[in-house]
Order: sequence, then C-alpha cells, then structure tokens
Amino acid sequence: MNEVKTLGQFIIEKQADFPYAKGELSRLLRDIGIAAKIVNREVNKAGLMDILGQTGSTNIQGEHQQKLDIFANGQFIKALTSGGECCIVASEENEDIIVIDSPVAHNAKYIVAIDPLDGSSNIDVNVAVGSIFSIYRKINTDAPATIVDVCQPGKQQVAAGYVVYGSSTMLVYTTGKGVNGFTLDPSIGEFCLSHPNMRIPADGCIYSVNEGNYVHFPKGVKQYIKYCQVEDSTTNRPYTSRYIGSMVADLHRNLIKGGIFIYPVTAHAPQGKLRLVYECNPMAFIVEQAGGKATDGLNRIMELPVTELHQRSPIFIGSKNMVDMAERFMHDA
Ligand code: AHM
Ligand code: MG
Repeated sequence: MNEVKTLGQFIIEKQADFPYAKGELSRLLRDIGIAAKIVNREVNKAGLMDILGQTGSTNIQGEHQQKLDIFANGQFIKALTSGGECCIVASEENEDIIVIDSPVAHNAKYIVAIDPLDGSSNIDVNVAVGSIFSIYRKINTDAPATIVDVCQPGKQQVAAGYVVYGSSTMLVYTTGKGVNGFTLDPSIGEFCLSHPNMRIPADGCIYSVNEGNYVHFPKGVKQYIKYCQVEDSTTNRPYTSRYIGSMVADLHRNLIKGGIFIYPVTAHAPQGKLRLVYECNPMAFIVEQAGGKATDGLNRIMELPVTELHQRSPIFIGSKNMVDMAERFMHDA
C-alpha cells in the first residue's frame, strides 16, 4: 500500500520550498483546509437538513444568496479571522473588504479573497459546487493593509486553490510550484494527497460554455464553437460539450481530462459574469501552474488591472492549444 500523505503533512514538507518562510502561509493554508472540511460537512447534509432555499437576502451582485452560501462565507471568515495570518478578507458575498484588526492578526501579512460557495444554484439539485481562494501578500508590510492590497493583479498571487464538493471532495492548490490535489477521506477526516503534480493536457476534446447564450455571444466565440463542432479526425473534432454550470467542477474536469472553459461577454453580461478577484485570477493561477492558459479572449487574465473589488471579466481557460485557438478566433473576428 502507498504511504498516505495528509494535506497538513504536505504543507509542512513544502515549506522547505520557501527558505525564508516562517510558516505563516502554511498555517493559512491549513486554516482554509479546516474551514473547507466544515463546509463540506454541511454541503453533504444539504439534502437532509432544512437548510435549502433562499434566505430572502441578496448579495451585492443582486443575486439570491442561499443559506449554505452564508454558512460557508461565515466559516471561511471565521477561520481566517482567528488564524492570525490574514489581515484582510475579501469575499464575493460581502460588499466591502473585511479588515482584521485583532491582536492575533497584528503582524499578519496575507490578504485572502474567497468565493465561499461557487455555483450555489446547483445545491438544491445535488450537483457539485465549490469554494475558491486566492492569497496575496500585503504590498507594504509596514503600513496597514487597504483595498489596494486586494486589487493587485493576479500575477501577484502567492497561492490559490479550490475545493470541489463532488462525488468525492477534493482540495486543489498551488503556491506557484505546480499544482497538487487532495481527496477528503471521510473515514479519517483528512485531505490526502491523491493527485500529485497535476498537469492539464495541452490538447483536449471538451468545450464547456453555456450554449444557451449563443445568440448573445461575440462573433469570435460563435465561430470558435462552430469550429469545435466540425468533423476533423486529425484534431479529434467534433469535440464533446460538457457544462455543469459550476465553474469549479467544470474546470476541475477539464484540468484532468483536457478541455476549454469559456464564459465570454454576452449581451446581458457586457463585462462577462465571473469575478476577476474571486474566480478568474485564482483559477488562472492554478491552470497556468498546471501548464494551461487563461485569457479574457485577448489578454492574459493574471495581468488584467484590477480596478474594482467585484470586477467581472470574460474568461477563456484550459488546455493551452485550445485557448490559443479560441484566442485566434477572437482576434480575427
Ligand atoms: P455564482 O458565483 O453566483 O455561483 O455564479 C458563478 C457560476 C459559475 O460557477 C458558473 O460557471 C457560472 O456561474 C454559470 O453561469 P450560467 O448559469 O450563466 O452559465
Ligand atoms: Mg461564484
């Protein structure tokens, strides 16, 4: 039998990759892992408990929040607030940043952006959902952290990861030295290393896009979709269409199998739907670290200027050659 390595053991081992690290990032990742286990427990019980349904409140994007969104948001904020390594939390569910001003976080130098429960409209039909996190270092260690520290371009991320609550629960993360995946073993309550050094195939056969919006897509996207559907045995086309409607689950599948995920601008979402800080940048960091590519159709996601906390961006992300091809269609359209 292979040796089991838990997330905690792996994080401590990897601390050696950062010779000047004092263990703060490791503790931060460990805190996020613990919050993820608590959220997982509740997500798993969603069908059993009377926890489903909307609370009646809406988040700042004007979308319905479900009870589990609020629960997950609270768990991550609690873990990050009490851990002592994080000075600001920015959450997709909160209009403003949360500045942690407690004695325990006095010297904290990390900023964490979270989408506590992405794809939450899938919960009441028992379809996979996820959590996403993104970690930055405070720009000026001697000054109090502000919103400017949160609005750093994605290429400044020091770590990013996601948790997918699927047929099994997995936590996948990067600190800029490759991507590793851990599966939760419910019998021991630990995330165990199951997918070391994840690499996304350079080519794939899956395209993931909400084709219901086809008429509202830009010309380049329409043409790329048609390209995906044309028969050509030399490039394994037509490709397969797979779209769950949960970004984490759609990207997780494509990361393993090879594929492209697109959420373009549409007539109804002129900036795109997904959020740069909470969704696009962390996923771009993970996918790039796995050998893939992420753009807004023309520019690298992680170099886009962040001007607003809740800014949206179109995204084309996944296998490098597929994203290159989609980008060509966008460029020529
Ligand atoms: P959410 O943050 O409100 O859950 O929305 C994000 C989700 C993504 O997980 C998913 O890729 C996308 O919305 C699906 O949107 P659509 O239903 O428009 O295809
Ligand atoms: Mg989301």
